[in-house]
Amino acid sequence: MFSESAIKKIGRSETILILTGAGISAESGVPTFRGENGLWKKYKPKELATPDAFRNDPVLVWEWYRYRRDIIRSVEPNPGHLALAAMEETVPNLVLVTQNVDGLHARSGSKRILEVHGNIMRSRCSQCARTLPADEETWRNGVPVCECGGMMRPDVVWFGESLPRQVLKEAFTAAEECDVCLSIGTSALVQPAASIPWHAVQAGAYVLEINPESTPLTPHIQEFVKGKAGIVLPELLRQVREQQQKNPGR
Ligand code: BJW
Ligand code: ZN
Repeated sequence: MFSESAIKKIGRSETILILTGAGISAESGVPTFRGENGLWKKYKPKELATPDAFRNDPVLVWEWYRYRRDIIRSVEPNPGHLALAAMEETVPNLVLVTQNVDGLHARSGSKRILEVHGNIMRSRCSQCARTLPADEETWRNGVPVCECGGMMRPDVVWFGESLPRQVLKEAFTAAEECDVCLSIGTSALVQPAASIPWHAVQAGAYVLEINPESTPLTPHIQEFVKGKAGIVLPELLRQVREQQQKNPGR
Protein backbone atom coordinates (compact mmCIF):
# COMPACT_ATOMS: atom_id res chain seq x y z
CA MET A 1 0.00 0.00 0.00
CA PHE A 2 2.80 2.43 0.95
CA SER A 3 6.46 2.46 0.00
CA GLU A 4 8.94 1.70 2.74
CA SER A 5 10.50 5.09 2.19
CA ALA A 6 7.18 6.88 2.80
CA ILE A 7 6.72 5.10 6.13
CA LYS A 8 10.30 5.96 7.16
CA LYS A 9 9.93 9.59 6.14
CA ILE A 10 6.64 9.95 8.03
CA GLY A 11 8.01 8.13 11.09
CA ARG A 12 11.11 10.36 11.22
CA SER A 13 9.56 13.68 10.16
CA GLU A 14 9.58 16.78 12.36
CA THR A 15 6.67 18.49 10.63
CA ILE A 16 3.81 16.94 8.69
CA LEU A 17 1.18 18.94 6.87
CA ILE A 18 -2.09 17.20 6.15
CA LEU A 19 -4.70 18.66 3.80
CA THR A 20 -8.12 17.03 3.92
CA GLY A 21 -11.21 17.44 1.77
CA ALA A 22 -14.76 16.15 1.64
CA GLY A 23 -13.60 12.59 0.82
CA ILE A 24 -12.40 11.98 4.37
CA SER A 25 -15.92 12.52 5.71
CA ALA A 26 -17.62 10.49 2.96
CA GLU A 27 -17.39 7.26 4.96
CA SER A 28 -19.12 9.02 7.87
CA GLY A 29 -22.07 9.73 5.57
CA VAL A 30 -21.36 13.39 4.72
CA PRO A 31 -21.89 13.93 0.97
CA THR A 32 -18.92 15.18 -1.09
CA PHE A 33 -19.34 18.09 -3.53
CA ARG A 34 -18.19 16.63 -6.83
CA GLY A 35 -18.46 13.14 -8.34
CA GLU A 36 -21.38 10.75 -8.88
CA ASN A 37 -23.34 11.42 -5.68
CA GLY A 38 -21.84 14.85 -4.98
CA LEU A 39 -23.91 17.83 -3.77
CA TRP A 40 -23.17 19.78 -6.96
CA LYS A 41 -25.02 17.09 -9.00
CA LYS A 42 -28.28 18.03 -7.24
CA TYR A 43 -27.72 21.67 -6.23
CA LYS A 44 -26.25 24.65 -8.09
CA PRO A 45 -23.27 26.32 -6.36
CA LYS A 46 -24.30 29.74 -7.75
CA GLU A 47 -27.74 29.48 -6.12
CA LEU A 48 -26.49 28.34 -2.72
CA ALA A 49 -22.80 28.98 -2.08
CA THR A 50 -22.10 32.56 -3.18
CA PRO A 51 -22.64 35.98 -1.54
CA ASP A 52 -25.12 36.82 -4.34
CA ALA A 53 -27.17 33.72 -3.59
CA PHE A 54 -27.45 34.81 0.06
CA ARG A 55 -28.44 38.36 -0.91
CA ASN A 56 -31.08 37.04 -3.34
CA ASP A 57 -32.64 34.40 -1.11
CA PRO A 58 -31.24 34.05 2.44
CA VAL A 59 -34.09 31.76 3.49
CA LEU A 60 -33.34 29.26 0.70
CA VAL A 61 -29.61 29.34 1.47
CA TRP A 62 -30.29 28.75 5.17
CA GLU A 63 -32.68 25.90 4.33
CA TRP A 64 -29.81 24.16 2.53
CA TYR A 65 -27.36 24.79 5.34
CA ARG A 66 -29.86 23.58 7.98
CA TYR A 67 -30.35 20.40 5.98
CA ARG A 68 -26.58 19.88 5.90
CA ARG A 69 -26.21 20.73 9.61
CA ASP A 70 -28.79 18.01 10.34
CA ILE A 71 -26.74 15.46 8.38
CA ILE A 72 -23.56 16.45 10.21
CA ARG A 73 -25.24 16.28 13.64
CA SER A 74 -26.37 12.74 12.86
CA VAL A 75 -22.95 11.33 11.85
CA GLU A 76 -19.78 10.32 13.67
CA PRO A 77 -16.06 10.63 12.86
CA ASN A 78 -14.81 7.54 10.99
CA PRO A 79 -11.56 5.52 11.31
CA GLY A 80 -9.83 7.98 8.91
CA HIS A 81 -10.49 10.97 11.19
CA LEU A 82 -9.49 8.92 14.24
CA ALA A 83 -6.22 7.77 12.64
CA LEU A 84 -5.26 11.40 11.89
CA ALA A 85 -6.02 12.43 15.47
CA ALA A 86 -3.82 9.57 16.75
CA MET A 87 -1.07 10.53 14.29
CA GLU A 88 -0.53 13.76 16.30
CA GLU A 89 1.16 11.56 18.91
CA THR A 90 3.67 10.16 16.39
CA VAL A 91 5.08 13.45 15.01
CA PRO A 92 6.49 16.49 16.89
CA ASN A 93 4.55 18.93 14.73
CA LEU A 94 1.42 17.97 12.81
CA VAL A 95 -0.63 20.66 11.12
CA LEU A 96 -4.04 19.56 9.91
CA VAL A 97 -5.50 21.85 7.26
CA THR A 98 -9.06 21.03 6.33
CA GLN A 99 -11.36 22.38 3.65
CA ASN A 100 -14.23 20.67 5.45
CA VAL A 101 -16.76 22.70 7.38
CA ASP A 102 -18.20 19.70 9.26
CA GLY A 103 -16.08 19.85 12.44
CA LEU A 104 -15.46 16.09 12.38
CA HIS A 105 -11.69 16.45 12.88
CA ALA A 106 -12.24 18.31 16.15
CA ARG A 107 -14.87 15.77 17.23
CA SER A 108 -12.35 12.96 16.60
CA GLY A 109 -9.76 14.59 18.89
CA SER A 110 -7.38 16.38 16.50
CA LYS A 111 -5.96 19.48 18.19
CA ARG A 112 -4.16 21.72 15.72
CA ILE A 113 -6.74 22.24 12.99
CA LEU A 114 -6.79 25.02 10.41
CA GLU A 115 -10.31 25.30 8.96
CA VAL A 116 -9.69 27.20 5.73
CA HIS A 117 -13.36 27.20 4.59
CA GLY A 118 -14.91 27.92 7.99
CA ASN A 119 -17.37 25.87 10.02
CA ILE A 120 -21.01 25.15 9.23
CA MET A 121 -21.94 24.97 12.93
CA ARG A 122 -21.20 28.68 13.32
CA SER A 123 -22.87 31.76 11.86
CA ARG A 124 -21.50 35.25 11.29
CA CYS A 125 -23.36 38.56 11.20
CA SER A 126 -23.41 40.04 7.71
CA GLN A 127 -23.35 43.54 9.29
CA CYS A 128 -21.07 43.46 12.34
CA ALA A 129 -19.18 40.16 11.77
CA ARG A 130 -20.00 38.82 15.25
CA THR A 131 -19.92 35.02 15.24
CA LEU A 132 -22.21 32.59 17.09
CA PRO A 133 -22.30 28.82 17.60
CA ALA A 134 -25.39 27.22 16.03
CA ASP A 135 -27.01 26.48 19.40
CA GLU A 136 -26.94 30.18 20.43
CA GLU A 137 -28.64 31.55 17.32
CA THR A 138 -31.96 33.40 17.46
CA TRP A 139 -34.08 32.64 14.41
CA ARG A 140 -36.69 34.92 12.85
CA ASN A 141 -38.57 34.09 9.63
CA GLY A 142 -36.19 31.39 8.49
CA VAL A 143 -32.94 33.29 9.17
CA PRO A 144 -30.87 33.73 12.36
CA VAL A 145 -30.56 37.36 13.43
CA CYS A 146 -27.84 39.21 15.30
CA GLU A 147 -28.21 41.49 18.36
CA CYS A 148 -27.36 44.40 16.03
CA GLY A 149 -30.34 43.54 13.81
CA GLY A 150 -28.22 42.18 10.96
CA MET A 151 -28.79 38.85 9.26
CA MET A 152 -26.50 36.02 10.28
CA ARG A 153 -24.97 33.92 7.49
CA PRO A 154 -23.22 30.54 7.72
CA ASP A 155 -19.59 31.17 8.77
CA VAL A 156 -18.19 29.40 5.70
CA VAL A 157 -16.25 30.59 2.66
CA TRP A 158 -18.33 30.89 -0.49
CA PHE A 159 -17.08 31.12 -4.08
CA GLY A 160 -15.54 34.51 -4.78
CA GLU A 161 -14.82 35.17 -1.10
CA SER A 162 -11.43 35.42 0.55
CA LEU A 163 -10.31 32.69 2.90
CA PRO A 164 -9.53 33.69 6.52
CA ARG A 165 -6.18 35.45 6.09
CA GLN A 166 -4.29 34.30 9.17
CA VAL A 167 -5.47 30.70 8.83
CA LEU A 168 -4.41 30.58 5.18
CA LYS A 169 -1.05 32.15 6.02
CA GLU A 170 -0.37 29.48 8.64
CA ALA A 171 -1.33 26.76 6.15
CA PHE A 172 1.09 28.05 3.48
CA THR A 173 3.86 28.50 6.06
CA ALA A 174 3.38 24.87 7.12
CA ALA A 175 3.49 23.83 3.43
CA GLU A 176 6.83 25.54 3.06
CA GLU A 177 8.27 24.04 6.25
CA CYS A 178 6.96 20.46 6.25
CA ASP A 179 9.02 17.34 5.59
CA VAL A 180 5.96 15.36 4.49
CA CYS A 181 2.61 16.48 3.10
CA LEU A 182 -0.47 14.25 2.84
CA SER A 183 -3.33 15.30 0.57
CA ILE A 184 -6.39 13.25 1.51
CA GLY A 185 -9.87 13.06 -0.01
CA THR A 186 -9.81 16.25 -2.00
CA SER A 187 -10.40 16.76 -5.72
CA ALA A 188 -7.58 19.36 -5.56
CA LEU A 189 -9.62 21.70 -7.76
CA VAL A 190 -10.72 24.55 -5.52
CA GLN A 191 -8.26 27.39 -5.12
CA PRO A 192 -6.43 28.61 -3.17
CA ALA A 193 -6.58 25.51 -0.89
CA ALA A 194 -5.60 23.27 -3.81
CA SER A 195 -2.26 25.11 -4.04
CA ILE A 196 -1.20 24.07 -0.54
CA PRO A 197 0.28 20.67 -1.56
CA TRP A 198 1.82 22.34 -4.63
CA HIS A 199 3.73 24.65 -2.31
CA ALA A 200 4.92 21.61 -0.36
CA VAL A 201 6.08 19.97 -3.63
CA GLN A 202 7.99 23.11 -4.56
CA ALA A 203 9.55 23.37 -1.11
CA GLY A 204 10.93 19.83 -1.45
CA ALA A 205 8.55 17.91 0.83
CA TYR A 206 7.63 14.27 0.26
CA VAL A 207 4.01 14.49 -0.93
CA LEU A 208 1.65 11.56 -0.70
CA GLU A 209 -1.96 11.56 -1.85
CA ILE A 210 -4.76 9.27 -0.65
CA ASN A 211 -7.87 9.10 -2.82
CA PRO A 212 -9.92 6.44 -4.65
CA GLU A 213 -9.51 8.60 -7.81
CA SER A 214 -6.55 10.44 -9.25
CA THR A 215 -6.62 14.26 -9.28
CA PRO A 216 -4.75 17.07 -11.08
CA LEU A 217 -2.16 16.85 -8.28
CA THR A 218 -1.44 13.13 -8.78
CA PRO A 219 1.14 13.32 -11.60
CA HIS A 220 3.23 15.83 -9.67
CA ILE A 221 3.74 14.06 -6.35
CA GLN A 222 5.93 11.25 -5.03
CA GLU A 223 3.28 8.72 -4.04
CA PHE A 224 -0.38 8.08 -4.82
CA VAL A 225 -2.27 5.59 -2.65
CA LYS A 226 -5.53 4.61 -4.32
CA GLY A 227 -8.16 3.87 -1.69
CA LYS A 228 -10.61 5.11 0.88
CA ALA A 229 -9.26 7.23 3.72
CA GLY A 230 -11.09 5.15 6.36
CA ILE A 231 -9.17 2.06 5.27
CA VAL A 232 -5.83 3.52 4.19
CA LEU A 233 -5.20 5.86 7.16
CA PRO A 234 -5.52 3.31 10.00
CA GLU A 235 -3.06 1.09 8.09
CA LEU A 236 -0.70 4.04 7.59
CA LEU A 237 -0.82 4.79 11.32
CA ARG A 238 -0.16 1.12 12.17
CA GLN A 239 2.89 0.96 9.88
CA VAL A 240 4.33 4.28 11.14
CA ARG A 241 3.98 3.15 14.78
CA GLU A 242 5.61 -0.19 13.92
CA GLN A 243 8.50 1.57 12.20
CA GLN A 244 8.97 3.91 15.20
CA GLN A 245 8.97 0.98 17.63
CA LYS A 246 11.69 -0.74 15.57
CA ASN A 247 13.75 2.49 15.43
CA PRO A 248 13.04 4.38 18.66
CA GLY A 249 15.81 6.94 18.00
CA ARG A 250 13.83 8.22 14.95
C1 BJW B 1 -12.47 9.99 -1.06
C2 BJW B 1 -13.38 9.13 -0.52
C3 BJW B 1 -12.92 8.37 0.54
C4 BJW B 1 -14.39 10.11 -2.06
N1 BJW B 1 -11.65 8.51 0.97
N2 BJW B 1 -11.22 10.12 -0.63
C5 BJW B 1 -7.67 30.09 -9.61
C6 BJW B 1 -7.96 29.30 -10.71
C7 BJW B 1 -9.26 28.93 -10.98
C8 BJW B 1 -10.32 29.33 -10.18
C9 BJW B 1 -10.04 30.11 -9.08
C10 BJW B 1 -8.74 30.47 -8.81
N3 BJW B 1 -8.77 31.22 -7.66
C11 BJW B 1 -10.03 31.32 -7.23
C12 BJW B 1 -10.83 30.66 -8.07
C13 BJW B 1 -12.31 30.56 -7.96
C14 BJW B 1 -12.75 29.50 -6.97
C15 BJW B 1 -12.28 28.14 -7.48
O1 BJW B 1 -11.31 27.59 -7.05
N4 BJW B 1 -13.05 27.55 -8.39
C16 BJW B 1 -12.71 26.24 -8.94
C17 BJW B 1 -13.87 25.29 -8.70
C18 BJW B 1 -12.35 26.38 -10.38
N5 BJW B 1 -12.26 29.78 -5.63
C19 BJW B 1 -12.85 30.66 -4.83
O2 BJW B 1 -13.81 31.30 -5.19
C20 BJW B 1 -12.26 30.83 -3.44
N6 BJW B 1 -12.08 32.20 -3.16
C21 BJW B 1 -11.06 32.91 -3.67
O3 BJW B 1 -10.18 32.40 -4.32
O4 BJW B 1 -11.11 34.22 -3.37
C22 BJW B 1 -10.07 35.06 -3.88
C23 BJW B 1 -10.77 36.23 -4.48
C24 BJW B 1 -11.62 36.94 -3.69
C25 BJW B 1 -12.26 38.04 -4.23
C26 BJW B 1 -12.05 38.35 -5.56
C27 BJW B 1 -11.20 37.59 -6.35
C28 BJW B 1 -10.54 36.51 -5.79
C29 BJW B 1 -13.23 30.33 -2.38
C30 BJW B 1 -13.50 28.89 -2.48
C31 BJW B 1 -14.58 28.49 -1.47
C32 BJW B 1 -15.01 27.05 -1.63
N7 BJW B 1 -16.21 26.85 -0.90
C33 BJW B 1 -16.76 25.50 -0.83
C34 BJW B 1 -18.09 25.57 -0.04
C35 BJW B 1 -17.79 25.79 1.45
C36 BJW B 1 -19.03 26.01 2.22
C37 BJW B 1 -19.96 24.84 2.21
O5 BJW B 1 -19.58 23.72 2.57
O6 BJW B 1 -21.10 25.04 1.83
O7 BJW B 1 -15.84 24.62 -0.19
S1 BJW B 1 -17.02 24.74 -2.43
C38 BJW B 1 -16.53 23.12 -1.93
O8 BJW B 1 -15.32 22.73 -2.60
C39 BJW B 1 -16.18 23.24 -0.44
C40 BJW B 1 -14.99 22.35 -0.35
O9 BJW B 1 -14.25 22.64 0.82
C41 BJW B 1 -14.27 22.63 -1.63
C42 BJW B 1 -13.29 21.57 -2.03
O10 BJW B 1 -13.93 20.35 -2.28
P1 BJW B 1 -13.22 18.99 -1.89
O11 BJW B 1 -13.05 18.91 -0.44
O12 BJW B 1 -12.03 18.78 -2.71
O13 BJW B 1 -14.39 17.94 -2.24
P2 BJW B 1 -14.77 17.29 -3.65
O14 BJW B 1 -16.18 16.83 -3.52
O15 BJW B 1 -14.44 18.17 -4.77
O16 BJW B 1 -13.81 16.03 -3.76
C43 BJW B 1 -13.92 14.92 -2.92
C44 BJW B 1 -12.73 14.02 -3.17
O17 BJW B 1 -12.77 12.95 -2.26
C45 BJW B 1 -12.72 13.38 -4.58
O18 BJW B 1 -11.43 13.48 -5.14
C46 BJW B 1 -13.08 11.91 -4.31
O19 BJW B 1 -12.46 11.01 -5.23
C47 BJW B 1 -12.52 11.74 -2.93
N8 BJW B 1 -13.16 10.69 -2.13
N9 BJW B 1 -14.58 9.27 -1.23
C48 BJW B 1 -10.84 9.41 0.32
N10 BJW B 1 -13.75 7.47 1.12
ZN1 ZN C 1 -24.37 41.99 14.03
